[in-house]
Amino acid sequence: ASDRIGHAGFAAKRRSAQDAAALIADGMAVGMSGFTGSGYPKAVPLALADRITAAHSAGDPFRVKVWTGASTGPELDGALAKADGVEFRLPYNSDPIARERINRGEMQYFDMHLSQVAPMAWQGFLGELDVAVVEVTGITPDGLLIPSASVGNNKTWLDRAKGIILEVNSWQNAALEGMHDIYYGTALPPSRVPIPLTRADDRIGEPYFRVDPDKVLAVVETDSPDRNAPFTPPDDSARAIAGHLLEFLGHEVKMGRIPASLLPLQSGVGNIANAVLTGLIDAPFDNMVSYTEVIQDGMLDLLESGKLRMASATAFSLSPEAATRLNADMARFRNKMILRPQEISNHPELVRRLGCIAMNGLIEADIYGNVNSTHVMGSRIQNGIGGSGDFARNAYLSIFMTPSTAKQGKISAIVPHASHVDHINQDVQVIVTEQGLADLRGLAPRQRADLIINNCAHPDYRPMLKDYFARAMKGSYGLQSPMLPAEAFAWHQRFIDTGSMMPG
Ligand code: 0RQ
Repeated sequence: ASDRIGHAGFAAKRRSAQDAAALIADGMAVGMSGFTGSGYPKAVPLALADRITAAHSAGDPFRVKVWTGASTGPELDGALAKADGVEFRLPYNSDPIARERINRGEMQYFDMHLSQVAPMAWQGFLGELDVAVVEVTGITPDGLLIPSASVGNNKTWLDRAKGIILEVNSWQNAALEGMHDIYYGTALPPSRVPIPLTRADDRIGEPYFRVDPDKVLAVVETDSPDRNAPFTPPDDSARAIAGHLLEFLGHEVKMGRIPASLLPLQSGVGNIANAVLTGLIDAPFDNMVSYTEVIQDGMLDLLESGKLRMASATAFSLSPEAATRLNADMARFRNKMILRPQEISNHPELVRRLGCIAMNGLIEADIYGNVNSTHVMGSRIQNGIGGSGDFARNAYLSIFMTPSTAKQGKISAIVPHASHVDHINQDVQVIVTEQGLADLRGLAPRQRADLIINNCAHPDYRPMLKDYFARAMKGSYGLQSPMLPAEAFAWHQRFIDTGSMMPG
Protein backbone atom coordinates (compact mmCIF):
# COMPACT_ATOMS: atom_id res chain seq x y z
CA ALA A 1 0.00 0.00 0.00
CA SER A 2 2.95 2.34 0.47
CA ASP A 3 2.87 3.28 -3.23
CA ARG A 4 -0.07 5.44 -2.16
CA ILE A 5 2.34 7.60 -0.16
CA GLY A 6 4.31 9.40 -2.85
CA HIS A 7 6.16 11.80 -0.54
CA ALA A 8 9.19 10.65 1.48
CA GLY A 9 8.51 13.06 4.37
CA PHE A 10 5.05 11.58 4.89
CA ALA A 11 6.28 8.01 4.37
CA ALA A 12 8.74 8.55 7.22
CA LYS A 13 5.79 9.28 9.53
CA ARG A 14 4.17 5.86 9.08
CA ARG A 15 2.91 4.56 12.42
CA SER A 16 0.62 1.83 13.71
CA ALA A 17 -2.98 2.79 14.47
CA GLN A 18 -2.22 2.19 18.17
CA ASP A 19 0.74 4.59 18.16
CA ALA A 20 -1.37 7.18 16.34
CA ALA A 21 -4.26 6.78 18.78
CA ALA A 22 -1.83 7.31 21.66
CA LEU A 23 -1.52 10.92 20.45
CA ILE A 24 -5.15 11.55 21.45
CA ALA A 25 -5.76 12.38 25.12
CA ASP A 26 -8.75 12.70 27.42
CA GLY A 27 -10.83 15.82 26.76
CA MET A 28 -9.45 16.53 23.29
CA ALA A 29 -11.60 17.69 20.37
CA VAL A 30 -11.00 15.40 17.41
CA GLY A 31 -12.12 16.32 13.89
CA MET A 32 -12.70 13.14 11.92
CA SER A 33 -13.39 12.67 8.24
CA GLY A 34 -16.52 10.83 7.14
CA PHE A 35 -19.90 11.56 5.62
CA THR A 36 -22.87 9.13 5.34
CA GLY A 37 -20.72 6.08 5.85
CA SER A 38 -17.91 6.89 3.44
CA GLY A 39 -14.39 8.21 3.79
CA TYR A 40 -14.23 7.92 7.58
CA PRO A 41 -11.05 6.76 9.39
CA LYS A 42 -11.32 3.06 10.22
CA ALA A 43 -8.23 2.08 12.22
CA VAL A 44 -7.37 4.97 14.56
CA PRO A 45 -10.90 5.34 16.03
CA LEU A 46 -10.96 1.59 16.81
CA ALA A 47 -7.54 1.82 18.47
CA LEU A 48 -8.74 4.91 20.34
CA ALA A 49 -11.82 3.01 21.56
CA ASP A 50 -9.50 0.27 22.91
CA ARG A 51 -7.41 2.89 24.68
CA ILE A 52 -10.52 4.44 26.20
CA THR A 53 -11.82 1.06 27.38
CA ALA A 54 -8.45 0.30 29.00
CA ALA A 55 -8.42 3.70 30.72
CA HIS A 56 -11.96 3.19 32.04
CA SER A 57 -11.04 -0.29 33.36
CA ALA A 58 -8.16 1.32 35.24
CA GLY A 59 -10.61 3.84 36.71
CA ASP A 60 -9.31 6.77 34.65
CA PRO A 61 -11.57 9.22 32.83
CA PHE A 62 -11.23 9.34 29.04
CA ARG A 63 -13.76 10.94 26.73
CA VAL A 64 -13.29 13.03 23.61
CA LYS A 65 -15.30 15.48 21.54
CA VAL A 66 -15.95 14.13 18.05
CA TRP A 67 -16.63 16.37 15.06
CA THR A 68 -17.23 14.86 11.63
CA GLY A 69 -18.84 15.65 8.29
CA ALA A 70 -22.03 13.68 8.96
CA SER A 71 -22.65 10.02 9.87
CA THR A 72 -19.66 7.65 9.81
CA GLY A 73 -19.47 3.91 10.45
CA PRO A 74 -19.47 1.34 13.24
CA GLU A 75 -15.65 1.48 13.52
CA LEU A 76 -15.93 5.15 14.48
CA ASP A 77 -19.24 6.24 16.02
CA GLY A 78 -20.22 2.71 17.04
CA ALA A 79 -16.91 1.76 18.65
CA LEU A 80 -16.40 5.07 20.47
CA ALA A 81 -20.00 5.17 21.74
CA LYS A 82 -19.77 1.54 22.90
CA ALA A 83 -16.64 2.46 24.88
CA ASP A 84 -18.51 5.47 26.35
CA GLY A 85 -15.71 7.55 24.89
CA VAL A 86 -17.65 10.50 23.49
CA GLU A 87 -18.66 13.45 25.67
CA PHE A 88 -19.76 15.67 22.76
CA ARG A 89 -20.66 14.93 19.15
CA LEU A 90 -21.46 17.09 16.11
CA PRO A 91 -23.01 17.60 13.52
CA TYR A 92 -24.98 14.44 12.54
CA ASN A 93 -25.27 10.90 13.82
CA SER A 94 -27.12 7.84 12.59
CA ASP A 95 -25.24 5.20 14.57
CA PRO A 96 -27.66 3.21 16.74
CA ILE A 97 -25.33 2.82 19.74
CA ALA A 98 -24.51 6.53 19.79
CA ARG A 99 -28.22 7.33 19.32
CA GLU A 100 -29.05 5.25 22.41
CA ARG A 101 -26.44 7.08 24.49
CA ILE A 102 -27.65 10.46 23.27
CA ASN A 103 -31.24 9.60 24.14
CA ARG A 104 -30.19 8.32 27.59
CA GLY A 105 -28.58 11.70 28.22
CA GLU A 106 -25.05 10.25 28.34
CA MET A 107 -23.67 12.18 25.39
CA GLN A 108 -24.09 15.80 24.32
CA TYR A 109 -25.10 16.05 20.67
CA PHE A 110 -25.05 19.33 18.74
CA ASP A 111 -27.21 18.52 15.71
CA MET A 112 -26.33 21.20 13.14
CA HIS A 113 -27.06 22.43 9.64
CA LEU A 114 -24.26 20.73 7.72
CA SER A 115 -23.31 23.83 5.73
CA GLN A 116 -22.69 25.77 8.94
CA VAL A 117 -20.14 23.48 10.56
CA ALA A 118 -17.04 24.80 8.78
CA PRO A 119 -17.93 28.50 9.15
CA MET A 120 -18.77 27.97 12.82
CA ALA A 121 -15.45 26.21 13.37
CA TRP A 122 -13.69 29.20 11.80
CA GLN A 123 -15.69 31.61 13.93
CA GLY A 124 -14.29 29.80 16.94
CA PHE A 125 -17.60 28.90 18.57
CA LEU A 126 -16.77 25.22 18.64
CA GLY A 127 -13.54 25.74 20.56
CA GLU A 128 -10.07 24.53 19.59
CA LEU A 129 -9.55 21.51 17.41
CA ASP A 130 -6.77 19.41 18.89
CA VAL A 131 -6.39 16.65 16.34
CA ALA A 132 -7.72 15.86 12.87
CA VAL A 133 -8.01 12.21 11.82
CA VAL A 134 -8.63 12.18 8.09
CA GLU A 135 -8.84 9.31 5.63
CA VAL A 136 -7.26 10.00 2.23
CA THR A 137 -6.84 7.96 -0.94
CA GLY A 138 -3.17 8.84 -1.24
CA ILE A 139 -0.46 11.46 -0.89
CA THR A 140 1.13 12.96 -4.02
CA PRO A 141 4.92 13.38 -4.49
CA ASP A 142 4.31 17.09 -3.82
CA GLY A 143 2.73 16.37 -0.46
CA LEU A 144 -0.85 17.11 -1.51
CA LEU A 145 -3.62 14.88 -0.18
CA ILE A 146 -5.88 12.96 -2.58
CA PRO A 147 -9.31 13.05 -0.92
CA SER A 148 -11.28 9.89 -0.22
CA ALA A 149 -14.91 8.89 -0.89
CA SER A 150 -16.19 11.88 1.06
CA VAL A 151 -14.95 15.44 1.43
CA GLY A 152 -17.16 16.67 4.26
CA ASN A 153 -15.36 19.11 6.56
CA ASN A 154 -11.88 17.72 5.91
CA LYS A 155 -10.46 20.92 4.48
CA THR A 156 -11.48 22.78 7.62
CA TRP A 157 -10.23 20.08 9.99
CA LEU A 158 -6.84 19.97 8.20
CA ASP A 159 -6.55 23.77 8.33
CA ARG A 160 -7.73 24.19 11.92
CA ALA A 161 -6.28 21.21 13.82
CA LYS A 162 -3.11 21.56 15.85
CA GLY A 163 -2.01 18.05 14.87
CA ILE A 164 -3.02 15.73 12.03
CA ILE A 165 -3.26 11.95 11.71
CA LEU A 166 -3.79 10.66 8.17
CA GLU A 167 -5.20 7.27 7.28
CA VAL A 168 -4.19 6.27 3.74
CA ASN A 169 -6.79 3.71 2.70
CA SER A 170 -5.71 1.61 -0.29
CA TRP A 171 -9.23 0.14 -0.50
CA GLN A 172 -10.33 3.48 -1.96
CA ASN A 173 -10.02 3.56 -5.73
CA ALA A 174 -6.89 5.34 -6.97
CA ALA A 175 -9.01 6.69 -9.83
CA LEU A 176 -10.77 8.98 -7.34
CA GLU A 177 -7.83 11.33 -7.98
CA GLY A 178 -9.05 14.32 -9.95
CA MET A 179 -12.73 13.93 -9.08
CA HIS A 180 -12.75 16.36 -6.15
CA ASP A 181 -13.15 20.12 -6.23
CA ILE A 182 -11.80 21.70 -3.07
CA TYR A 183 -12.64 25.39 -2.90
CA TYR A 184 -10.25 27.55 -0.88
CA GLY A 185 -12.06 30.87 -1.32
CA THR A 186 -14.35 30.94 1.72
CA ALA A 187 -13.77 33.64 4.33
CA LEU A 188 -15.51 35.18 7.31
CA PRO A 189 -17.42 38.48 7.19
CA PRO A 190 -16.65 41.22 6.35
CA SER A 191 -14.31 39.58 3.83
CA ARG A 192 -16.78 37.22 2.18
CA VAL A 193 -17.10 37.34 -1.61
CA PRO A 194 -19.57 35.55 -3.92
CA ILE A 195 -18.78 31.88 -4.48
CA PRO A 196 -18.10 31.69 -8.25
CA LEU A 197 -20.30 28.69 -8.99
CA THR A 198 -23.21 29.28 -11.34
CA ARG A 199 -23.82 25.77 -12.70
CA ALA A 200 -23.95 22.46 -10.87
CA ASP A 201 -21.01 21.12 -12.90
CA ASP A 202 -18.68 24.11 -12.44
CA ARG A 203 -15.27 23.39 -10.99
CA ILE A 204 -14.09 26.28 -8.84
CA GLY A 205 -11.31 24.73 -6.76
CA GLU A 206 -8.50 22.18 -6.77
CA PRO A 207 -8.51 18.37 -6.78
CA TYR A 208 -6.37 18.10 -3.61
CA PHE A 209 -6.23 19.16 0.03
CA ARG A 210 -3.27 21.28 1.03
CA VAL A 211 -1.68 20.38 4.33
CA ASP A 212 1.11 21.81 6.46
CA PRO A 213 3.49 18.83 6.67
CA ASP A 214 4.82 19.98 10.04
CA LYS A 215 1.39 19.40 11.57
CA VAL A 216 1.20 15.78 10.37
CA LEU A 217 1.96 13.62 13.40
CA ALA A 218 1.32 10.16 11.96
CA VAL A 219 0.39 8.39 8.74
CA VAL A 220 -1.49 5.10 9.16
CA GLU A 221 -2.01 2.68 6.28
CA THR A 222 -5.33 0.86 6.00
CA ASP A 223 -7.13 -1.35 3.50
CA SER A 224 -10.76 -1.37 4.69
CA PRO A 225 -14.11 -0.89 2.98
CA ASP A 226 -16.54 1.92 3.71
CA ARG A 227 -19.74 1.15 5.67
CA ASN A 228 -21.78 0.64 2.49
CA ALA A 229 -25.13 -0.29 4.04
CA PRO A 230 -27.13 -2.85 2.08
CA PHE A 231 -29.78 -1.51 -0.26
CA THR A 232 -33.44 -2.21 0.48
CA PRO A 233 -35.48 -2.31 -2.71
CA PRO A 234 -38.36 0.19 -2.78
CA ASP A 235 -41.59 -1.15 -1.21
CA ASP A 236 -45.11 -0.33 -2.45
CA SER A 237 -45.33 2.78 -0.33
CA ALA A 238 -42.02 4.17 -1.65
CA ARG A 239 -43.10 3.42 -5.22
CA ALA A 240 -46.43 5.17 -4.70
CA ILE A 241 -44.69 8.24 -3.26
CA ALA A 242 -42.28 8.29 -6.21
CA GLY A 243 -45.26 8.00 -8.59
CA HIS A 244 -47.07 11.02 -7.10
CA LEU A 245 -43.87 13.06 -7.12
CA LEU A 246 -42.93 12.25 -10.71
CA GLU A 247 -46.43 13.09 -11.86
CA PHE A 248 -46.13 16.43 -10.07
CA LEU A 249 -42.75 17.20 -11.66
CA GLY A 250 -44.19 16.34 -15.07
CA HIS A 251 -47.04 18.76 -14.38
CA GLU A 252 -44.62 21.51 -13.39
CA VAL A 253 -42.73 21.03 -16.66
CA LYS A 254 -46.00 21.14 -18.60
CA MET A 255 -46.98 24.38 -16.88
CA GLY A 256 -43.61 25.86 -17.90
CA ARG A 257 -42.51 26.41 -14.30
CA ILE A 258 -39.39 24.23 -14.61
CA PRO A 259 -37.43 23.09 -17.69
CA ALA A 260 -37.75 19.60 -19.13
CA SER A 261 -34.30 18.78 -17.77
CA LEU A 262 -35.77 19.78 -14.37
CA LEU A 263 -33.55 21.80 -12.01
CA PRO A 264 -30.55 20.50 -10.03
CA LEU A 265 -31.83 17.66 -7.88
CA GLN A 266 -31.09 17.29 -4.18
CA SER A 267 -32.14 13.99 -2.78
CA GLY A 268 -31.99 12.74 0.80
CA VAL A 269 -30.92 9.23 1.64
CA GLY A 270 -33.14 6.20 2.28
CA ASN A 271 -35.66 3.97 0.63
CA ILE A 272 -38.03 6.63 -0.68
CA ALA A 273 -35.34 8.91 -2.09
CA ASN A 274 -33.89 5.92 -3.93
CA ALA A 275 -37.32 4.99 -5.31
CA VAL A 276 -37.74 8.51 -6.68
CA LEU A 277 -34.34 8.40 -8.35
CA THR A 278 -35.05 4.96 -9.79
CA GLY A 279 -38.42 6.24 -11.06
CA LEU A 280 -36.66 9.09 -12.86
CA ILE A 281 -34.96 6.54 -15.14
CA ASP A 282 -38.26 5.91 -16.92
CA ALA A 283 -39.59 9.46 -16.60
CA PRO A 284 -39.61 11.83 -19.59
CA PHE A 285 -36.82 14.09 -18.29
CA ASP A 286 -33.36 14.18 -19.90
CA ASN A 287 -30.06 15.90 -19.33
CA MET A 288 -30.66 16.21 -15.61
CA VAL A 289 -28.02 17.29 -13.11
CA SER A 290 -27.89 16.92 -9.37
CA TYR A 291 -26.54 19.32 -6.77
CA THR A 292 -26.84 17.33 -3.59
CA GLU A 293 -25.10 15.91 -0.56
CA VAL A 294 -24.66 12.27 -1.37
CA ILE A 295 -24.47 10.04 -4.41
CA GLN A 296 -26.54 6.98 -3.56
CA ASP A 297 -27.44 3.84 -5.53
CA GLY A 298 -30.33 5.48 -7.39
CA MET A 299 -28.10 8.33 -8.50
CA LEU A 300 -25.57 5.86 -9.90
CA ASP A 301 -28.35 4.10 -11.84
CA LEU A 302 -29.50 7.46 -13.21
CA LEU A 303 -25.96 8.32 -14.30
CA GLU A 304 -25.60 4.95 -15.97
CA SER A 305 -28.90 5.41 -17.82
CA GLY A 306 -27.58 8.65 -19.30
CA LYS A 307 -30.59 10.59 -17.98
CA LEU A 308 -28.45 12.27 -15.35
CA ARG A 309 -25.62 14.20 -16.99
CA MET A 310 -23.61 14.80 -13.85
CA ALA A 311 -23.79 14.62 -10.08
CA SER A 312 -22.29 17.08 -7.61
CA ALA A 313 -22.14 16.01 -3.96
CA THR A 314 -19.85 15.82 -0.95
CA ALA A 315 -19.84 12.03 -0.50
CA PHE A 316 -20.84 8.60 -1.71
CA SER A 317 -23.41 6.59 0.19
CA LEU A 318 -23.63 3.28 -1.62
CA SER A 319 -24.62 -0.32 -1.04
CA PRO A 320 -21.77 -2.87 -1.30
CA GLU A 321 -23.02 -3.90 -4.78
CA ALA A 322 -23.12 -0.31 -6.01
CA ALA A 323 -19.68 0.39 -4.51
CA THR A 324 -18.28 -2.62 -6.39
CA ARG A 325 -19.96 -1.42 -9.59
CA LEU A 326 -18.57 2.09 -9.16
CA ASN A 327 -15.09 0.80 -8.33
CA ALA A 328 -15.00 -1.37 -11.43
CA ASP A 329 -15.94 1.57 -13.63
CA MET A 330 -14.50 4.54 -11.76
CA ALA A 331 -12.54 5.87 -14.71
CA ARG A 332 -15.79 6.32 -16.64
CA PHE A 333 -18.00 7.58 -13.77
CA ARG A 334 -15.30 9.94 -12.56
CA ASN A 335 -15.95 12.46 -15.32
CA LYS A 336 -19.61 12.70 -14.36
CA MET A 337 -19.09 13.33 -10.65
CA ILE A 338 -17.70 16.13 -8.50
CA LEU A 339 -17.18 15.83 -4.75
CA ARG A 340 -16.97 19.14 -2.87
CA PRO A 341 -16.60 20.34 0.73
CA GLN A 342 -19.98 20.21 2.48
CA GLU A 343 -19.95 23.97 3.06
CA ILE A 344 -20.10 24.23 -0.76
CA SER A 345 -22.33 21.23 -1.60
CA ASN A 346 -24.91 22.58 0.89
CA HIS A 347 -24.25 26.31 0.61
CA PRO A 348 -27.48 28.33 0.89
CA GLU A 349 -26.17 30.90 -1.61
CA LEU A 350 -25.58 28.17 -4.19
CA VAL A 351 -28.76 26.20 -3.50
CA ARG A 352 -30.75 29.41 -4.00
CA ARG A 353 -28.81 30.44 -7.12
CA LEU A 354 -29.07 27.04 -8.80
CA GLY A 355 -32.73 26.67 -7.83
CA CYS A 356 -32.45 23.12 -6.52
CA ILE A 357 -35.37 20.74 -6.26
CA ALA A 358 -35.00 19.50 -2.68
CA MET A 359 -36.50 16.12 -1.77
CA ASN A 360 -36.15 15.02 1.83
CA GLY A 361 -37.69 12.57 4.26
CA LEU A 362 -39.54 13.55 7.42
CA ILE A 363 -40.59 12.06 10.74
CA GLU A 364 -43.88 13.96 10.99
CA ALA A 365 -45.64 16.98 9.54
CA ASP A 366 -48.55 18.85 11.04
CA ILE A 367 -51.71 19.99 9.32
CA TYR A 368 -50.15 23.40 8.56
CA GLY A 369 -47.02 21.91 6.98
CA ASN A 370 -44.49 22.35 9.76
CA VAL A 371 -42.02 19.48 9.50
CA ASN A 372 -40.21 17.47 12.15
CA SER A 373 -37.18 15.69 10.65
CA THR A 374 -35.37 14.75 13.80
CA HIS A 375 -37.22 14.04 17.06
CA VAL A 376 -39.57 11.10 17.66
CA MET A 377 -42.36 12.15 20.07
CA GLY A 378 -40.67 15.52 20.38
CA SER A 379 -37.70 14.34 22.41
CA ARG A 380 -35.95 11.24 21.07
CA ILE A 381 -33.43 12.06 18.36
CA GLN A 382 -33.55 9.82 15.31
CA ASN A 383 -30.63 11.14 13.22
CA GLY A 384 -30.36 14.90 12.84
CA ILE A 385 -31.35 17.76 10.57
CA GLY A 386 -28.40 17.00 8.30
CA GLY A 387 -28.56 18.97 5.11
CA SER A 388 -32.33 19.12 4.95
CA GLY A 389 -32.44 22.66 6.38
CA ASP A 390 -29.69 23.95 4.09
CA PHE A 391 -31.71 22.81 1.10
CA ALA A 392 -35.33 23.18 2.19
CA ARG A 393 -35.18 26.88 2.98
CA ASN A 394 -33.26 27.82 -0.16
CA ALA A 395 -34.56 25.42 -2.78
CA TYR A 396 -36.68 26.47 -5.75
CA LEU A 397 -38.98 23.63 -4.84
CA SER A 398 -38.91 22.20 -1.34
CA ILE A 399 -40.49 18.75 -1.17
CA PHE A 400 -40.88 16.44 1.85
CA MET A 401 -41.82 12.78 1.52
CA THR A 402 -42.93 10.11 3.99
CA PRO A 403 -45.18 7.11 4.37
CA SER A 404 -48.40 8.39 5.98
CA THR A 405 -47.89 6.12 9.00
CA ALA A 406 -44.96 4.62 10.92
CA LYS A 407 -44.58 1.55 13.15
CA GLN A 408 -47.24 -0.57 11.43
CA GLY A 409 -49.84 2.16 11.51
CA LYS A 410 -49.49 2.92 15.23
CA ILE A 411 -48.10 6.36 14.43
CA SER A 412 -49.57 8.92 12.06
CA ALA A 413 -46.94 10.94 10.20
CA ILE A 414 -49.55 13.72 9.87
CA VAL A 415 -50.36 15.12 13.31
CA PRO A 416 -52.33 18.04 14.76
CA HIS A 417 -49.14 19.74 15.86
CA ALA A 418 -45.53 18.78 15.10
CA SER A 419 -43.87 17.72 18.35
CA HIS A 420 -40.62 19.35 17.20
CA VAL A 421 -40.15 21.70 14.26
CA ASP A 422 -37.09 21.61 12.02
CA HIS A 423 -38.69 23.14 8.95
CA ILE A 424 -41.25 25.87 9.49
CA ASN A 425 -44.24 25.86 7.16
CA GLN A 426 -42.67 28.65 5.08
CA ASP A 427 -39.88 26.22 4.10
CA VAL A 428 -42.21 23.38 3.15
CA GLN A 429 -43.84 23.69 -0.27
CA VAL A 430 -44.90 20.16 -1.09
CA ILE A 431 -45.71 17.13 1.09
CA VAL A 432 -46.04 13.68 -0.45
CA THR A 433 -47.18 10.42 1.10
CA GLU A 434 -48.33 7.18 -0.53
CA GLN A 435 -51.88 8.65 -0.22
CA GLY A 436 -51.13 11.64 -2.40
CA LEU A 437 -49.45 15.00 -2.76
CA ALA A 438 -50.25 18.40 -1.25
CA ASP A 439 -48.96 21.41 -3.20
CA LEU A 440 -48.88 24.06 -0.49
CA ARG A 441 -47.34 26.88 -2.50
CA GLY A 442 -49.21 30.12 -2.06
CA LEU A 443 -51.59 28.73 0.54
CA ALA A 444 -52.36 30.15 4.00
CA PRO A 445 -52.42 27.85 7.05
CA ARG A 446 -56.16 26.99 7.09
CA GLN A 447 -56.08 26.28 3.34
CA ARG A 448 -53.08 24.02 3.86
CA ALA A 449 -54.83 22.02 6.58
CA ASP A 450 -57.63 20.85 4.30
CA LEU A 451 -55.20 19.81 1.59
CA ILE A 452 -52.76 17.98 3.88
CA ILE A 453 -55.52 16.11 5.72
CA ASN A 454 -57.34 15.10 2.53
CA ASN A 455 -54.36 14.33 0.31
CA CYS A 456 -51.64 13.07 2.63
CA ALA A 457 -53.05 11.65 5.88
CA HIS A 458 -53.83 7.94 6.18
CA PRO A 459 -57.59 7.26 5.94
CA ASP A 460 -57.51 5.68 9.43
CA TYR A 461 -56.35 8.99 10.93
CA ARG A 462 -58.19 11.38 8.60
CA PRO A 463 -61.44 11.60 10.63
CA MET A 464 -59.50 12.34 13.83
CA LEU A 465 -57.55 15.12 12.11
CA LYS A 466 -60.73 16.59 10.66
CA ASP A 467 -62.37 16.47 14.05
CA TYR A 468 -59.40 18.22 15.71
CA PHE A 469 -59.26 20.89 13.01
CA ALA A 470 -63.03 21.52 13.21
CA ARG A 471 -62.93 21.90 16.99
CA ALA A 472 -59.81 24.10 16.78
CA MET A 473 -61.71 26.34 14.34
CA LYS A 474 -64.27 26.87 17.12
CA GLY A 475 -62.15 26.90 20.28
CA SER A 476 -58.83 28.37 19.20
CA TYR A 477 -57.49 31.57 20.79
CA GLY A 478 -56.74 32.84 17.27
CA LEU A 479 -57.71 31.59 13.86
CA GLN A 480 -54.54 32.20 11.84
CA SER A 481 -53.20 28.73 12.73
CA PRO A 482 -56.04 27.23 14.78
CA MET A 483 -54.75 25.27 17.77
CA LEU A 484 -55.99 23.70 21.00
CA PRO A 485 -52.83 23.81 23.14
CA ALA A 486 -54.06 21.30 25.71
CA GLU A 487 -54.78 18.78 22.96
CA ALA A 488 -52.04 19.55 20.46
CA PHE A 489 -49.75 16.76 21.66
CA ALA A 490 -52.47 14.37 22.87
CA TRP A 491 -51.68 11.93 20.04
CA HIS A 492 -48.02 11.78 21.05
CA GLN A 493 -48.93 11.33 24.71
CA ARG A 494 -51.30 8.53 23.77
CA PHE A 495 -48.51 6.77 21.88
CA ILE A 496 -46.16 7.13 24.85
CA ASP A 497 -48.85 5.79 27.22
CA THR A 498 -50.37 3.03 25.07
CA GLY A 499 -48.00 2.33 22.17
CA SER A 500 -50.39 3.74 19.60
CA MET A 501 -51.70 7.13 18.51
CA MET A 502 -55.00 5.44 17.72
CA PRO A 503 -57.45 5.54 20.68
CA GLY A 504 -58.17 2.07 22.11
O1 0RQ B 1 -37.31 3.53 12.35
O2 0RQ B 1 -35.41 2.18 11.68
O3 0RQ B 1 -36.53 1.81 13.86
O4 0RQ B 1 -37.69 1.19 11.72
O5 0RQ B 1 -37.61 6.46 11.54
O6 0RQ B 1 -37.72 5.91 8.80
O7 0RQ B 1 -39.43 5.38 7.12
O8 0RQ B 1 -37.20 4.15 7.09
O9 0RQ B 1 -37.46 6.58 6.40
O10 0RQ B 1 -34.95 6.20 6.16
O11 0RQ B 1 -36.24 7.99 4.87
O12 0RQ B 1 -35.82 8.22 7.33
C1 0RQ B 1 -36.67 11.57 8.62
C2 0RQ B 1 -35.43 9.75 9.74
C3 0RQ B 1 -36.63 9.30 7.58
C4 0RQ B 1 -34.58 10.70 7.55
C5 0RQ B 1 -35.84 10.34 8.40
C6 0RQ B 1 -38.83 5.92 12.08
C7 0RQ B 1 -39.07 4.70 11.23
C8 0RQ B 1 -37.68 4.13 11.12
C9 0RQ B 1 -36.53 5.73 9.51
P1 0RQ B 1 -36.69 2.05 12.41
P2 0RQ B 1 -37.97 5.40 7.34
P3 0RQ B 1 -36.03 7.19 6.11
C10 0RQ B 1 -29.86 14.42 3.29
C11 0RQ B 1 -31.01 15.05 4.02
C12 0RQ B 1 -33.12 14.14 8.36
C13 0RQ B 1 -31.85 14.41 7.60
C14 0RQ B 1 -32.08 14.72 6.17
C15 0RQ B 1 -33.70 11.74 8.22
C16 0RQ B 1 -36.84 5.40 10.97
O13 0RQ B 1 -34.98 11.17 6.31
O14 0RQ B 1 -32.90 11.43 9.07
O15 0RQ B 1 -33.19 14.95 5.69
N1 0RQ B 1 -33.85 13.03 7.81
N2 0RQ B 1 -31.00 14.76 5.43
O16 0RQ B 1 -39.97 3.83 11.87
C17 0RQ B 1 -41.70 7.46 14.99
C18 0RQ B 1 -42.58 8.75 13.27
C19 0RQ B 1 -41.60 8.18 12.40
C20 0RQ B 1 -40.71 7.26 12.94
C21 0RQ B 1 -40.27 7.55 10.82
N3 0RQ B 1 -43.46 9.65 12.84
N4 0RQ B 1 -42.58 8.35 14.55
N5 0RQ B 1 -40.75 6.90 14.23
N6 0RQ B 1 -39.90 6.89 11.94
N7 0RQ B 1 -41.31 8.34 11.08
C22 0RQ B 1 -29.03 13.37 4.02
C23 0RQ B 1 -28.08 13.93 5.07
O17 0RQ B 1 -28.23 14.97 5.56
C24 0RQ B 1 -26.91 13.13 5.46
